[in-house]
Amino acid sequence: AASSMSLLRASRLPSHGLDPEHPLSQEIATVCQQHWDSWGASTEGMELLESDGPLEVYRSCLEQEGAAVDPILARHTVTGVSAREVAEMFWNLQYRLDWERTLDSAPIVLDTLASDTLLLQQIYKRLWPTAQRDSVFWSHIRHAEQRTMVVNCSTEVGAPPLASGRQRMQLNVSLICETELPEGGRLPTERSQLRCRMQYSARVHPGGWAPMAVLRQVAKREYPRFMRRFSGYCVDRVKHMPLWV
Ligand code: 6CM
Repeated sequence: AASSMSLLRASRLPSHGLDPEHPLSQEIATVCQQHWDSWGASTEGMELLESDGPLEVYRSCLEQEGAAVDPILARHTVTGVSAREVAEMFWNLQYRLDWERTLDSAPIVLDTLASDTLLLQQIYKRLWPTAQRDSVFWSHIRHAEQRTMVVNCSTEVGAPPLASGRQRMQLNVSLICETELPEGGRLPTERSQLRCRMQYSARVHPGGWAPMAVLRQVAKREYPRFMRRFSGYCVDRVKHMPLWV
């Protein structure tokens, strides 16, 4: 019985990931559940930063100890890609520098916690007139039924010390994607029959001092830009790839 139990556990690893004894295991489970349950969250009372067809980007102004941590919530729907494909391109580092423009260098893999969970360090472009930022976060992907989610969330577990002159941003980000199948729920044969609904949410604390007005201005410009660039990239990248629903 013992050996069949361990076999069962081993065979579950690729989708359930982390060893339950790992110090990050509980935190990842809790944070991911919160994001998973936020699908369809209300944007009431939030400021609409951008609205362009199916693309909507909202922000609420929130300050914590004098720093702007304005939560962002964005929605978009794109044709020709599945939830799995979009989430994979957000999570898998092989695609990161193709769409991510805020980075100064390629992400550093500090640890592979499981086949679906990485511990990463990212170093960002310096935003004048503030210090350069980095971030250390676990990045987890999970799939259930029509939905795939990626969560990127800062942690101190396994984080290297801060390089001098740098500050560390704290982020809590998720991208939840849902595949919209054609009428009747049949599996599509062509990409034109497939749509992906996306919900992106971000809460970023700048870490050290940064002028609020500059941050807010950059956020207002960069989040809509990210949503367009990233979703456009996904649609384009999968065009000649076999469908993965
Ligand atoms: O979620 C996004 N990217 C993920 C993978 O990199 C990850 C990163 C989140 C960091 C979000 C905060 C960026 C703020 C950087 C300010 C300094 C750079 C300014 C350079 C201007 C070109 O979850 C997409 C993040 C989209 C941010 C707009």
